[in-house]
Amino acid sequence: MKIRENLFIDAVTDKILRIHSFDGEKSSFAVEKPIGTKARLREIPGVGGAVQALGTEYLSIYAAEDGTLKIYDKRQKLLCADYEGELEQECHALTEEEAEQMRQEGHNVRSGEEACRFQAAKKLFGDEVIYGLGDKTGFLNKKNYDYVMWNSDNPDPQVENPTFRAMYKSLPFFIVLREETVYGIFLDNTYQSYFDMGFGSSRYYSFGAVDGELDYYFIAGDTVAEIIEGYTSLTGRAPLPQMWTLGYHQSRWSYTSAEEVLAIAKNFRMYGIPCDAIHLDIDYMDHYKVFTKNDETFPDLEELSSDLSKMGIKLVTIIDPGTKAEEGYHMYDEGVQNGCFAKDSDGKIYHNAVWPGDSVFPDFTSEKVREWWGKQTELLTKQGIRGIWNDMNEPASFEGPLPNDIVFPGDGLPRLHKEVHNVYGHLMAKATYEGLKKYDGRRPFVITRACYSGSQKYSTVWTGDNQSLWAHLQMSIPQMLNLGLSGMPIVGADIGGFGSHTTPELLCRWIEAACFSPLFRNHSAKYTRRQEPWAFDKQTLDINRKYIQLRYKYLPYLYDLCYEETKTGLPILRPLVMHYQQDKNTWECNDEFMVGSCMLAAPVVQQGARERMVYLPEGIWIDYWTRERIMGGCYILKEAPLDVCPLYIKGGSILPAYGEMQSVEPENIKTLTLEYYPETLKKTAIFGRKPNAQEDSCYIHYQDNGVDFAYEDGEYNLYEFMFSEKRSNGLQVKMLHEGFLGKYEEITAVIC
Ligand code: MIG
Repeated sequence: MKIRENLFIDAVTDKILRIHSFDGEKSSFAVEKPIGTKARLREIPGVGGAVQALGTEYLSIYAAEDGTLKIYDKRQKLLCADYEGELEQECHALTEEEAEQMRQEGHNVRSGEEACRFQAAKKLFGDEVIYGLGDKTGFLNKKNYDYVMWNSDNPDPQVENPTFRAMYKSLPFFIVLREETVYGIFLDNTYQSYFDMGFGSSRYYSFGAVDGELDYYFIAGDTVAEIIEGYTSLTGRAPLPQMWTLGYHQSRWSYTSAEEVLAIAKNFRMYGIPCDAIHLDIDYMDHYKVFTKNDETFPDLEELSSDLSKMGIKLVTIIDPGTKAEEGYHMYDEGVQNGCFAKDSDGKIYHNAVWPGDSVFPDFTSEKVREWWGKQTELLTKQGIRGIWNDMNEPASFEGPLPNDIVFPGDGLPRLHKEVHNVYGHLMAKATYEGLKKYDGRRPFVITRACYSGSQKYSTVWTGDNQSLWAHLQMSIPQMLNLGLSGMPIVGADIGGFGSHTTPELLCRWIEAACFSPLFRNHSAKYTRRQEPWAFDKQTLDINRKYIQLRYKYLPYLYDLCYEETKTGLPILRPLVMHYQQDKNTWECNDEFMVGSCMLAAPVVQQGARERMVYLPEGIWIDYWTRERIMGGCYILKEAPLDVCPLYIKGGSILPAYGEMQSVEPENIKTLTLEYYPETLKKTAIFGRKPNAQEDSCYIHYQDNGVDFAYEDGEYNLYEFMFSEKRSNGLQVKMLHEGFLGKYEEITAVIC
């Protein structure tokens, strides 16, 4: 609906508005399914000053003469108001001369940023916290910082903003929470965009982009969770992963020969440490040529994968976009022949340098190119490769950044680099996903470094090149949580740290903190100290084994959370605020998180610490290690020797668990254990007030073959488990759906 010149509002649903500057349709890289409009905007009685008043069942929108908007919810609570004053000048602006002088000493001084083509500014009330924005460094709360969406490979040690305003990913979505209101905004614009969350002024926050159109979604709801559901209803949800991908992955830049890979695999088995995958970094290739292998160091990949698979271990290979410009190399020849590469403004194929040296860049905006690229995955899967890890797809380049005017020809719809940059990784992940799906048939396992909103449909992500620093262990928690709040549920950070040298203690605390991160991979850089679980002493080995085993024990819980995510978009790792929004103590909790709704982890992330403060929200919590019942709503001091990661189970929870295993073989899983954590145990002392009598506990469990898409045809089982203290007849099992033949032969219950 037209509000004024260059301002249109559509109601996508009663709670989701699309606010845009163009008339008619516009395609999106993120919102791929036609969204239509399920709700109607109707005129409502106006209020003072508003020239137009519109409403849905849930929202009222008042537009003033100058086009500023105020949005209220159905309780007539003001959710969001355009800022009405003049925007302030950046107070820290330097003259070019001053800036140059500071740069001489090596200071990172901002200047020369392209002005925004449009900007929207919203009033800050002062009491809000802001979440989301993807993988940005720093803390959960993004307020008071400013960010740039421009996918960047910056190998410097990541520090909190303002030095690191751009990261690898562009997820231009954020959530604004206040005491009684919450909403989200998704700016669907792929050009370089800016998010000033109260950095330039405490009176407003603003967002804008250097080009393209104003096009954002306003998402309302009652809870943070509902906002994420809304956002992922637009941009999509991560499909179910293969179950083994939730196991432990070992990586290094690089394992450089088949023998070395086999030796690593054998060590896992010798030390009795579960492991499902080993990753091959760039050195497995022939001169870094993608979709080739080094015939000397990896003479027979097929044999290697088959030897590994006897040990239950799968191979994942890295694939970068930069394609070596070398005649006689099939990717280059075919690509040149079929016009698959980006061009410079004169129409010649554009060259830059990456690992293979002189390189060219596939045009993933073209469906034809994506199909071609996807087909190449068959070269790998035929040799037994089970997953593809996409790196350097910001795209990174060694000879300066790709100029803005590089042309991606598309399929007759050419676009400039400045529009494509932030979706380059997204489209590469899509090509990889679709290729694997078509040519392998199993649920594709893709990891990508760069992405855009909607990439969750195609790929998992990791947080890129962190370092073996305690600060990076600490930061990995809010980073992963904000990714989850931005619709990206299957995330991980390099365990032990990628760059720089880890220590035994850091590795121990990292494996503890990462124990439940959906992507569970230890990875390290060349020239850094080795950091496989056995790289240090026996204690470090034992702690690694203990937490990797704990991970495998709760695989069915993680898998259930993945299933839940496909229905709701809710992440696996959740900030406490997602379940305890009324409790302000949770709003900026950066060093604890929930795993689903039943488990709270409070890892130790300080060097030398052997105890820590833990905040437990209201309710009864059961200390996982001691089974002590603790009344929440307070901070407690928890002793945490090096081998203890404080973990708490919400009273009344039911958790599904598997028995010990060395790797995930769904077909061999015949029994399921249900752990029931009643709020009271007769003989256990309760600290604090005695809780009310327990309600029935209920848990929904999902089961399928863990591998392919048969579940889409109904081949899955859905169980409902119930425990009742009052009726004291123990466990009840109800089948909500029965379609998978591999039903458990035995389900045992334990009271914890
Ligand atoms: O510029 O492939 O983030 O995980 O090991 C380094 C080598 C390129 C960056 C990735 C890292 C990977 C490394 N890559």
